[in-house]
Amino acid sequence: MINKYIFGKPFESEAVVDFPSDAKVFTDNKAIPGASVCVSNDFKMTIELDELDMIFGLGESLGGFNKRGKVFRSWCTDDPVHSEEKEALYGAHPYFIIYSPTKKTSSLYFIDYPGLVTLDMAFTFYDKVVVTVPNDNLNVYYIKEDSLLDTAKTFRAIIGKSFVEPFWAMGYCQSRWGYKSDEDIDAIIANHKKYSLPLDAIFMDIDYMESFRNFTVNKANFPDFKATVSKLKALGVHLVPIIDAGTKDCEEDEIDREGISNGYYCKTADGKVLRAAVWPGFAHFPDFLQERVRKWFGEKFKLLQQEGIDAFWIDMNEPVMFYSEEGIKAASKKLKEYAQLVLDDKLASGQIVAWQMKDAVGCLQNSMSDYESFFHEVPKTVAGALAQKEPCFKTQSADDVLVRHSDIHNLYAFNMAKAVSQANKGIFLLSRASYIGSHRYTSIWMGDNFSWWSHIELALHMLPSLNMAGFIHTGCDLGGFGCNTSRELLLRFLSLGIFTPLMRNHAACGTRAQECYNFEKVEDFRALLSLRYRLIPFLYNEVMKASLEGELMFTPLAFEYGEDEIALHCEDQLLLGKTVMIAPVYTANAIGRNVYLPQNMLELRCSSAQGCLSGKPQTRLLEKGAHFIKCAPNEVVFFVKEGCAIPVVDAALNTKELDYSTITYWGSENPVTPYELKYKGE
Ligand code: MIG
Repeated sequence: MINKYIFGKPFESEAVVDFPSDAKVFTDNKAIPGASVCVSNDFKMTIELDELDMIFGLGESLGGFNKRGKVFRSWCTDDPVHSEEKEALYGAHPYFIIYSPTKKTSSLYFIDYPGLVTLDMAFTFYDKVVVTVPNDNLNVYYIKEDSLLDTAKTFRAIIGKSFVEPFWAMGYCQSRWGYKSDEDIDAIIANHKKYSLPLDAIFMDIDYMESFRNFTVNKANFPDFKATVSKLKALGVHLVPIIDAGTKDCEEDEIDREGISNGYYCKTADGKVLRAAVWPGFAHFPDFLQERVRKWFGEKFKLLQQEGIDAFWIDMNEPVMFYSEEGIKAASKKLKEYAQLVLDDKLASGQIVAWQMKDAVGCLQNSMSDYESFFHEVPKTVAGALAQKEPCFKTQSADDVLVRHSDIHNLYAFNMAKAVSQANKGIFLLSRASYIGSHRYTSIWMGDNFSWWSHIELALHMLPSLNMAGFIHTGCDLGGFGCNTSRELLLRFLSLGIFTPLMRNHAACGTRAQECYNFEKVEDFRALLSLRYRLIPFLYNEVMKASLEGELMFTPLAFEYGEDEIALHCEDQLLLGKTVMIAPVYTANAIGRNVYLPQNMLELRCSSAQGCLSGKPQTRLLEKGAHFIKCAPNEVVFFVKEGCAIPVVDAALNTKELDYSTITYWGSENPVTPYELKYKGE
């Protein structure tokens, strides 16, 4: 069952694209099942929970599989410190499923509002979900099916099919903020060759550009970029350059001047082009909500495609603003005032002013007043009641109206990805920020995690909630982005990464070198990466089924073994498709971990000697129940359901070399249901 509840005149976000014609639509009707709704300039929905009710969903967010007991904000945010108490990450995915284990009911709520939505998941009141929106124009979707899985699948059905990455995107990707020249790229290639480490892509972070200007390549560091790209392509390695949302404010930059003269950029209330700083210093922000701007910006990617590039990642598209002109002026005024107070000795406590001074600078980035200060030009038919009643400047088209950025913040990255994807069919695309529906245009990664043990578990937690929102091709920065990784931590990160569609090692500048070949016993890394390639036909098939047929690739055990109380509450294992279960190690110095088997399963133990590079893993049947499973950092242990088997091919150093004619099966000797390999990569 799907119901849609329209309140006021919502902005048409395009999150939902396949709403069934026979589903029910209610207008200004507050009778959403299970909820009590209050509308008066703003919107408030309260849902009473039973003691044992569980909450799944919320896409890219912190917390466990079960989100009960936390507050979340749907608001695309660049906050690189993903500590437990944070409420918002880069993606804004305001949907959740309430599951009652006693009544066996699953109810999904999707609050389709492109500005701020606060989702208090039984935090303030232990038995209440409270959703608040500071506006009364929005759509709420309510879905109820017989099971958790069916409820999630119906949601997937209305938000459309997922963007499909090229096959090579299943290969190992090496990235680091700091690669800046031919020499850097050559060194990665040479080391991967030297140690027989597979490789399919190298990501180029902002340092490949000329003064951080989009669509430029630094000539001194890449004298013949076209030759670089084609040399790598011959080796089967794709270069993936980054493009940021903000475009450098620069007289000599033709693209920027084009943007100015055609009125492609967001403007502030005085009708002037918004200036705010990101990596290149002051930058302008394309108004991706306009179709003509999407076209213009999307076409610019062809400049790099002419050099042979066929893959991009787009970043800073929340959008991040380090500071605006207004912001920096106000902050420096405040700092002067505080400093004067200190110098005049007018303070009781020195500490307080130190904090205030820090705050005055700290709150410059991603400030709400900056987001409130600029506007988008949007068709009247789309804007609904979010249109400015008294426009502060004239729109360029008479059919358009002005909409304040803060009211539609979460659609900025959505429309940037749409721009790139629609103008460049068949490319690889990875975005940082997203909204519901972005999965039709792009893959996403999980943003700037840390080299923390808990961030292996966090990535595990996000996989199913992202899958429910249509993001199948995803993964975290393996090894951790911020701070220094250790050999053991990287091995354990990679052991999860073997199973995530995006397998990318990425690190921030200034951190310890994190490429596999920088650590002792490189052969252990070789074993793990090789195992990944052996599993690619299986993984790719699962990715395609999930992307095109609306299946989930990863599900918590609760989705399949809800009758089993232990499985229902299992927070650190995942089912992968209908055959496999993974249980990665995510603690330091561990010799293994406790694993709960919700049914009889085969344990597949892969090591350099058995399975990773060639041959079969050590395999044994384990009975339903709790087990301590030993697993050294250079081993990968995973589980196949009794009676099932999965396809595996010979190891390869590149996806181009994967040979489907070498398929063998791991798992049960005589599977009850043979594995169907429906989608083969090429
Ligand atoms: O402000 O381009 O998430 O992957 O390495 C940081 C530099 C900007 C954030 C991305 C990260 C990337 C980094 N970027």
